[in-house]
Amino acid sequence: MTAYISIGSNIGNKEDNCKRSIKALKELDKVKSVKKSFFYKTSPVDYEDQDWFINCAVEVETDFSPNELLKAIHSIEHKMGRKRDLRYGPRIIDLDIIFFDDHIIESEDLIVPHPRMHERFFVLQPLKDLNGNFNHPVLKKSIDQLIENISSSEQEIDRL
Ligand code: PH2
Ligand code: MG
Ligand code: MG
Repeated sequence: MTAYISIGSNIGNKEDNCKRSIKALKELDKVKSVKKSFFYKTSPVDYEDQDWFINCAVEVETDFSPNELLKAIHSIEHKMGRKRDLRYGPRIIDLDIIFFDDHIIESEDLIVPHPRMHERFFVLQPLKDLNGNFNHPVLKKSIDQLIENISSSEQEIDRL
């Protein structure tokens, strides 16, 4: 299966935190390959009174089920020192499953595709680096088309 994971950090050495989380993903036995996007410096959205973020995304080939992947991601976040934190607030590392193949999942712990991804330029641009043709299974639009539909003007993102 191919999964897309969005990665973000806005505490400490943000770029290094993102890189360490990618290394940890590569070390998982049921993760077969990891391709990474460019890295971006992005302005905070939803809760704006916090430091800027580094964001990127990865495409992983995996034998994990969606729930196993979620558990593995939570374990990486925990090992990297993530605390229970404010919703949308500052975090040392955040790994969000955006897509899991073309699966549509709406369980209590996991909603895929990620419900706010299509409004977030800091999620869409790294996904475009990986695969602009990927089709959103609910909205039935490609990443490239979703980017055309949002006004990027208020969301600053700069490639590192
Ligand atoms: N994550 C959030 C809330 N706001 N803003 C940016 N720029 N990047 C993020 O990763 C981010 C955010 C909650 O997870
Ligand atoms: Mg998030
Ligand atoms: Mg998260």
